[in-house]
Amino acid sequence: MEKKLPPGQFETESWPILHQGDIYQFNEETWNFRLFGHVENEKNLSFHEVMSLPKKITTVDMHCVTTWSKFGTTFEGIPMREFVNLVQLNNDVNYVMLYGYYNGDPYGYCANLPLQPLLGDDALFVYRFKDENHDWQDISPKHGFPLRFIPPDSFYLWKGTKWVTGIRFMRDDEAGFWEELGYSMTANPFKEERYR
Ligand SMILES: Nc1nc2c(c(=O)[nH]1)N[C@H]1C(S)=C(S)[C@@H](COP(=O)(O)O)O[C@H]1N2
Ligand SMILES: [Mo]
Repeated sequence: MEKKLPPGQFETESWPILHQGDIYQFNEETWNFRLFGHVENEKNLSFHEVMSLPKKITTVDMHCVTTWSKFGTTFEGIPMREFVNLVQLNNDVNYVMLYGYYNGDPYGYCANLPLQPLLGDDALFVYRFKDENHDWQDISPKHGFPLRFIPPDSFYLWKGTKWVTGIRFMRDDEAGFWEELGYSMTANPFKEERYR
């Protein structure tokens, strides 16, 4: 596969760990995944219901705004479009906010993204990946167990919410956790959109 290093990035073989706050401890009893916002029918899915959705395997490059890029990690997960298929979107939904745990608050972290670029096979909510020996490993608690988002490589990795808890469907773009603090709304590594 051809390697494309975005400007200002360097390649790493390791998979660094980056987040704010505590590492979420999974509890299947209390875990749930919420589909809400501009939809006709809000949904609350149990872990079992989420894991029963169709799965895909994809290999993607990860680009962190702190300048490391990790090429070609293979993930298995549930495509964003499978969640979109469960709701009836109101007219003019063009953005999503992806929520995740931050210090015990299930909606404390969030990242905004345009919906259209997330409808392919390279936008998965992942639960396992292939390690350097090509063996499947569960995503570790530090990397977002039981479920985290991995964005297409046209977005910096902060858009990849770990310990995900839901998707809010939005008409207009809104700033998420890092975007509020001055990071880019669009976050394309190839255009080096780090800040706004
Ligand atoms: N819930 C949550 N998700 C998060 C973060 C966070 O602080 N909390 N940090 C983001 C940032 S800035 C990055 S670079 C990636 C890092 O993912 P990794 O630790 O698996 O490499 O997770 C993103 N997802
Ligand atoms: Mo990051």
